[in-house]
Amino acid sequence: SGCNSESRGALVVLEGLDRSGKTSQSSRLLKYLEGLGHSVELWRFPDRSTNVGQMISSYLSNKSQLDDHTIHLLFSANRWEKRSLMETKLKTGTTLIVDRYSYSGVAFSSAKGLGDEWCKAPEIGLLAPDLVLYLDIQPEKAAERGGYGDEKYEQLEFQRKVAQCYQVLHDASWKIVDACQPIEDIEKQLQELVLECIMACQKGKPLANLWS
Ligand code: FDM
Repeated sequence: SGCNSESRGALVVLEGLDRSGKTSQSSRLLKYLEGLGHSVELWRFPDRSTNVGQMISSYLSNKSQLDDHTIHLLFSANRWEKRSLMETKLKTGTTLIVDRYSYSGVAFSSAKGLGDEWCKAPEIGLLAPDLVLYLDIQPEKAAERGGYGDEKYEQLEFQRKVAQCYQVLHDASWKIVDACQPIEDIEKQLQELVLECIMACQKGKPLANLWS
């Protein structure tokens, strides 16, 4: 089936505003790929299970205050603490579906006014995704979906700024998917894009580092 143990897995990232559907589409992708017999795992950032992740979680739920630069570096550290495991998984043939990554890191912090280049710097050397699936939705539409909780960034005005900041981050690895389509249509498009990407990785597409 082409799933031999010699070939590496793909690093697939889902990005988008809150309520764009990333989380439900990530789990649909996981089930789909598992069903095809692929070795695949679903990851998410922030990974709240680590010590750093708990500091982030407490900040997001307004239980602690941190300077904008400090929280930015914690989000980055939270990816760095998973980097070597990520590389091992990929090299041993496991595909990773990752719900948010460095692009969230840069978009959310630059939306607060931190400089783009400063925000990108601590991400240099993390693994570069093979594919970034951006679930595109207007902030107003996302807000209408409801379910904004009490977390720090879940406010329309801020999400508008984040949407603008995401726009300057697009590169060749990005595919923009209209997140206002029916769920099943989005699901189909994501499946095709991911299979294509997994195939390219199996055929020897090299792993790279950010930002490339
Ligand atoms: N977020 C997420 C950041 O600000 N920087 C990051 O590096 C990452 C990964 O944290 F509002 C923000 C985005 C979101 C919040 O994410 C928590 P989830 O997906 O709701 O857990």
